[in-house]
Amino acid sequence: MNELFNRRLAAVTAEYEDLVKRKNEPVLPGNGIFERYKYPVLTAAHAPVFWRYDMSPETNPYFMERFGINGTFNAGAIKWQGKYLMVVRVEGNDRKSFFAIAESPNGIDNFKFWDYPITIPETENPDVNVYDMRLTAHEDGWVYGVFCSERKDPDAPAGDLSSATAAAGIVRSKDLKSWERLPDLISKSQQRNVVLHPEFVNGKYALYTRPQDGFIDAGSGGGIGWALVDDITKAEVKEESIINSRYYHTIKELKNGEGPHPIKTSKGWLHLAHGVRGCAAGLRYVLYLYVTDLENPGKLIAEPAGHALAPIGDERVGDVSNVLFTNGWIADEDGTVYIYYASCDTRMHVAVSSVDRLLDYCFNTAPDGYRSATSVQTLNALITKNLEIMK
Ligand code: M1P
Repeated sequence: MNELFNRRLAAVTAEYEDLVKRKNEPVLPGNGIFERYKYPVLTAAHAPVFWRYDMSPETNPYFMERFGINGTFNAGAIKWQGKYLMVVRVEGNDRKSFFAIAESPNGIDNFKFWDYPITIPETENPDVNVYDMRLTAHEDGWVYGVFCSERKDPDAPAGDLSSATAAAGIVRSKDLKSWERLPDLISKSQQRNVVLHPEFVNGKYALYTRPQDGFIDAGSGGGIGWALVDDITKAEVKEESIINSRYYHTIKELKNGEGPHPIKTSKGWLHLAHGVRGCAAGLRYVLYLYVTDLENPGKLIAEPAGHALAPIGDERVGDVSNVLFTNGWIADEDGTVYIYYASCDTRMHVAVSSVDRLLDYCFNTAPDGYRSATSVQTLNALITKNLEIMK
């Protein structure tokens, strides 16, 4: 009998069981727009023990980790057969990401991974890294996953082992277990943060895009794009218009990207996105909302100034600090919205709101006036109104 093995197995298993059974609690009173939750909904420690350890005392007498998990983040989300599912970007200690599904009965806690990660078929030009899948249950009957496929830049000079290219990989499934790989999106530019709109538009598939000059820099890519595609099995961006622009001295001056696909509401398509600016600490990623026209999802009709969610407290620290990123949310039948967001390319959180509250936020929060003076005007109007009420 190997006492060390047994002791460690029991301790590691108990730690895992405690974690996946832990109840989550809202952090109140919050800001009225949404409620954050106390505990991250997924961390590297949520990876099943049987992923991380060889559970045989013969081949693993010290009960040591054989497959290290570095992070669980940037998850797509979908409600599926009454359960709340995230398709999580799981990153191993080897820096490679892959996708795995975690399931919860209520959307806020008790997320557990399915036994196996998703096996994504490769194309003739294999992906080196895959990440950040956006899920879309399309009206054509398939569930699509659009993700970033990263490969070494074939034009990188000798000795440059960092330059990469980003393209949109596309898979689809009917059961979320077996996935069909379609050809990567053809586009003149590199693409990341590509999202499939859930409905046909003028009889075509519609994509939110993010044209970018290089792997990191959006460069001349003006923001979140919109493109119609004839055939999703040979998807090609022929024409692309920018529907949500980057702008000087805003939270999205450097880059932005669509989050999950927008939610259809009576007042328009409700969008969640990330914006990036540079500062002395590096890049700062925050989340913001905007609304586009119901009939013309490419037409912006409301956008509050600034961020809705920015990293706070423990969310600020991780592998890539000062980052919130989102590519998944679930709108329930009763209008509750579960916003799944990652902090610092490390872990997943949830914030809960409702369609009504998020629309109220979008339509009744002042837009950016782009100058300090306009911000003061907005604040003065609120103060004057409130002082009158408080008399
Ligand atoms: O590290 C922060 C994020 O950086 C990228 O996002 P973007 O393309 O907008 O710069 C992505 O690699 C994303 O996965 C990552 O979270």
